[in-house]
Amino acid sequence: MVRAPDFLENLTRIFSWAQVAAKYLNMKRSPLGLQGAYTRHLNLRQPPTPIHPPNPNKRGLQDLTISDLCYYWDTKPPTSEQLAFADKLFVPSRHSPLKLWSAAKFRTTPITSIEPEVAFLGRSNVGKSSLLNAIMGQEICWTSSKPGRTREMNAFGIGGTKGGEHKVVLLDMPGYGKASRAEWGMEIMKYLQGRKQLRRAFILIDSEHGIKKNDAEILQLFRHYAIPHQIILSKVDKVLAKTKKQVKSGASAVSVQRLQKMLEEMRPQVQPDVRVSEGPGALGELVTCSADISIGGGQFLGVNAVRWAILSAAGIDGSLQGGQPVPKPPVATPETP
Ligand SMILES: Nc1nc2c(ncn2[C@@H]2O[C@H](COP(=O)(O)OP(=O)(O)O)[C@@H](O)[C@H]2O)c(=O)[nH]1
Ligand SMILES: [Mg+2]
Repeated sequence: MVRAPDFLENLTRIFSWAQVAAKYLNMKRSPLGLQGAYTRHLNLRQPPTPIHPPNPNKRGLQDLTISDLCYYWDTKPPTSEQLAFADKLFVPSRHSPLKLWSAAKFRTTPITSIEPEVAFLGRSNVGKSSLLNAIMGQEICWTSSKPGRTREMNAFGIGGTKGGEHKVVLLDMPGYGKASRAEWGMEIMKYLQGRKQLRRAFILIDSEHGIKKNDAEILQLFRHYAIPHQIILSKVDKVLAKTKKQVKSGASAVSVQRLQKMLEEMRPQVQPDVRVSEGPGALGELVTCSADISIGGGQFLGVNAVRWAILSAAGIDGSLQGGQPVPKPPVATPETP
């Protein structure tokens, strides 16, 4: 009779033999033959060689700086502390972001709210809703590849606490151009001109296509009615590289230079000479971003600069006062003799 330990030993041998046989058969079937398969087997133990070795002429997207992606001529570029402050304020929590209201007509917008508002405008499909999702760190706005799907003004509160008011309210607006309707334009203009809570309107321009005729007309309207506005260039991934795969492997110095040149050329279009223009132009800063390119840590390319621009517009500056108004020093009363 076979003793139990011997039985186990045999069983192990049989199984290891079967494994070796299977491996041998695989080697024979391998197009590389026995020798090649053996080498491949050894290679599996080596660290895998990268399929795409890092390109020395490219920089990782997470290494692109504010001055690579943006152009500030009237304002100071945010410091890394200010960018970190902005990112922190937008971290999702139980009370932020919060969908506050939707309104198809200006007269149905809530009038009693006191929080500062910023509105996102642009042609249909320019990437407004996608950018707002990237800013808020949550898929809260409806995005679509079909134009004209956002039909109402949708308001989202940021930085709120339980029972407390929000620090800033972001508005996703219906787009203009393809599949838009004249009545939406009327309501949006009423909002832009009449809304006391509005601090700044952000106009998105598709960086692949630049300023189109209807963008230029909108910019002219903003100047005419002196509505504070700023330009954001969306879909910058398309300027940095031809395909998504290429842009994910980094940005070349040439593509960054191309972007900078484009921003410089756009400056007189968004801020024409005051002597010839019909009113005040856009704020002197151009920020670019991509809601399609994640750079790790839940961040999207250039979105931190957009967050900072929102907070600056709302007067939340990240100083020691935590965005609250700086208390005025007591007024010295003249001493009576
Ligand atoms: N390549 C690229 N595509 C984007 C980006 N942002 C949005 N899109 C695409 O553009 C289309 C329209 O986006 P959406 O946010 O709905 O635009 P909206 O109409 O302006 O709100 C969708 O198919 C998005 O996936 C971006 O940064 N890069
Ligand atoms: Mg939309």
